[in-house]
Amino acid sequence: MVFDLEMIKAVYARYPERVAAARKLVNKPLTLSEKILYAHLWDGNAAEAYERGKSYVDFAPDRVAMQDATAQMALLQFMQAGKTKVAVPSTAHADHLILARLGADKDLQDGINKNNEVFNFLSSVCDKYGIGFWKPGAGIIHQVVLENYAFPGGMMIGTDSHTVNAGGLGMVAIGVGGADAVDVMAGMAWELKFPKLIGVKLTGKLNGWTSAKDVILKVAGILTVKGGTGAIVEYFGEGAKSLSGTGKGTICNMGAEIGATTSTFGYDDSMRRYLSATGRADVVALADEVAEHLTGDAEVYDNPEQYFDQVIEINLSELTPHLNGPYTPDLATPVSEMKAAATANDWPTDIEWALIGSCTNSSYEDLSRAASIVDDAVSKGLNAKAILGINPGSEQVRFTAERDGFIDTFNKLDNTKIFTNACGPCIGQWDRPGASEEKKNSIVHSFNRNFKKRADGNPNTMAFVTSPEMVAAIAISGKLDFNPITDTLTNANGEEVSLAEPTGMELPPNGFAVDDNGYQAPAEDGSGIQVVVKEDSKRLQLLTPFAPWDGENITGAKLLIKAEGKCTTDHISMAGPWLQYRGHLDNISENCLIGAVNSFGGATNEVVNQLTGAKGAVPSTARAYKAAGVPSIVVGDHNYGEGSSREHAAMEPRHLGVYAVIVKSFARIHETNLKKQGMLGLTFNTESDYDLINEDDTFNFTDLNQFAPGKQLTLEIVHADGSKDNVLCNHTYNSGQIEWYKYGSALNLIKAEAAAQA
Ligand code: MIC
Ligand code: SF4
Repeated sequence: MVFDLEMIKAVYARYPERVAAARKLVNKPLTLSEKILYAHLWDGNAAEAYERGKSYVDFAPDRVAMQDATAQMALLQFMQAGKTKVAVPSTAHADHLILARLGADKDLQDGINKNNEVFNFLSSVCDKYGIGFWKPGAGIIHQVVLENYAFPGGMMIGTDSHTVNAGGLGMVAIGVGGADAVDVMAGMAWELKFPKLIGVKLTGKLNGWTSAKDVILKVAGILTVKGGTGAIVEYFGEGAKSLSGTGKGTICNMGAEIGATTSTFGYDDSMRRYLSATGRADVVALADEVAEHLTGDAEVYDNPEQYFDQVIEINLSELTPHLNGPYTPDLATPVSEMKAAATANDWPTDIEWALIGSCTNSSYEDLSRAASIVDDAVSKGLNAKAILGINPGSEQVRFTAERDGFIDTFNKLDNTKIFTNACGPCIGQWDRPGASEEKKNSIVHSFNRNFKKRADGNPNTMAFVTSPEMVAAIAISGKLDFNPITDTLTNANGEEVSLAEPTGMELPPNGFAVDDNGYQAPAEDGSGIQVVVKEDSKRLQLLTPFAPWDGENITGAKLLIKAEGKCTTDHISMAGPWLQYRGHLDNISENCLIGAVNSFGGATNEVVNQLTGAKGAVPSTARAYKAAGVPSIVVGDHNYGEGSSREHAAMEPRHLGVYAVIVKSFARIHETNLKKQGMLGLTFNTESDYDLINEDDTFNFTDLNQFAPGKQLTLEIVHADGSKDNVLCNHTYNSGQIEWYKYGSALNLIKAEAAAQA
């Protein structure tokens, strides 16, 4: 069955006219990204040419996806919006809450028992409001979206930063906070600053040990974790066409790791093959009718420098396998240089665990390539030195891989663990034996993120990101610095053998199969369905609206924390064990900023309460200020809020009485999340003003009462000795966003508007 075919038809029917209108105004050949953006304007045909990186534009996305860890908050907000049904096709996916421990079946059942209340809540909200629900075990959101919903030229948003994965099928798919999803599900426009465009020209063809993953590992090394900020990365060239659909998905997926708004590829044969193999020949037929609009114009790809803001060229024929890490996904080391790098940096080289999975690399092709390595190794008398853990991306992938013998192949190794079709270790849902001893060690995985503590909670675990086939090879060798291209291994008979290059299958030769894909369709009429949130629940809490702004300046604020260095959403609102509180704002606020490094003293989760002089945890100190009626602020470094889309990272400080977050620079999604939740998100006009801030300062916003688009705000810093500094802060609020601030949150504004209409 093809989901929402009528919607896709309608999108394609609009394409020719919309692209023609844009072409006239932009007045030059168009990139694919521009075509998709202009084809999805809220107001219909383009009336002006937008300025990249400047214009705020209202869009009309075609669909919304949410995963369980963010859907709870998104849907708790949606329940307040006063609507009876979602306005666009939407889905929720139960994938983040299942702990990897013993193996698939046992873990899934445990996960269901433990999270029953949340799953029931999601299932009933979805049923009520017309949202498709993918039950626990159905698979990871982005793999399920790619298999069922993504379509070339479409636009979607999702409450997860890796929503961008759907770019692999030629979408503009963007990760957002739950409040943005609420806008779209409530039938309103969705706003985005018109992105800049980075073109990546791929020439040549992958070969040997190199895979699609290495393209993005390389790009991350070039652009760094901030390099894609505010931009869509568009891949093109012969090399792009030679990549599989899911390989393109992998590349787009990790675009999140360079801060890119999204990444995409033009419609081509690999997409046709993937769509057909996943039962969507009807979509191919429709897309073919407008195929010229579903890729960039030839002139653009012939002279990319004239049309993109930045162009990168990568020759796939020369690309070699990479390992990125530890602690950051942009520290790229070619496999051939790993021996030297590991020695120089004192990275442990013994590997105990090697993990394949996550939305980045859990497709049929990924499993087939990794299985080919295992098959070859076993046939040469090798076994694995490390434990190989695998989370298939979806039940369809798992079922088909099992039918085709890959699961049996993996199980030929003594130490294989097949976990649930879910996020698992990728998001810290992993009961790794011994992790609490905090031993220094390295792991390798095919995931996308490798921030400190992410997979197993141990700050001394160094995680390296690589391709599934490299993970398999490293699992067998047990060595981080094993180079399968040049190194040999000693087998059970004492012979030196080398591993053969991976071979894989882009798609299952006998087609995909699945028994029960885990989908639950919503009720036709949900009006009678009751959504239950128990008063005394520890997991779910109905939301109390945030207070509106009183129109006054904020004065007498204290510093909650000045965070130093990397402060990702994992530092602001940790995942792992905290995922259980994602639907309960007060309870999850107990993790607020507990991972951030205090620039005074370098400790985590230890700050001084300026009212008492006592040291305490960040959340309790914030609560103490709030109880005393004293506003607080947070100060941060570069790319603050990098990583996830979780709006908890904005809602928690807001809930705890923080009024403003002032940083050197923000990650896009987090900045928007702050705005949506009625917070002040500001950047230092002069970066070094960060250094002026002392632990015991008091802060006054002296001209907030004149808050206006494009007008800087002044922060008066009163030092303990009475001396003062005035620093200028920049902001990117437009007039609509200032309204959110005035109302206390974007949701408050939606509610007020709905009430006015009623
Ligand atoms: C992640 O990979 O960090 C997550 C968990 O999928 C998040 C969403 C979340 O925090 O729930 C993301 O990337 O947006
Ligand atoms: Fe799940 Fe990991 Fe993908 Fe996030 S990055 S959606 S946690 S698999």
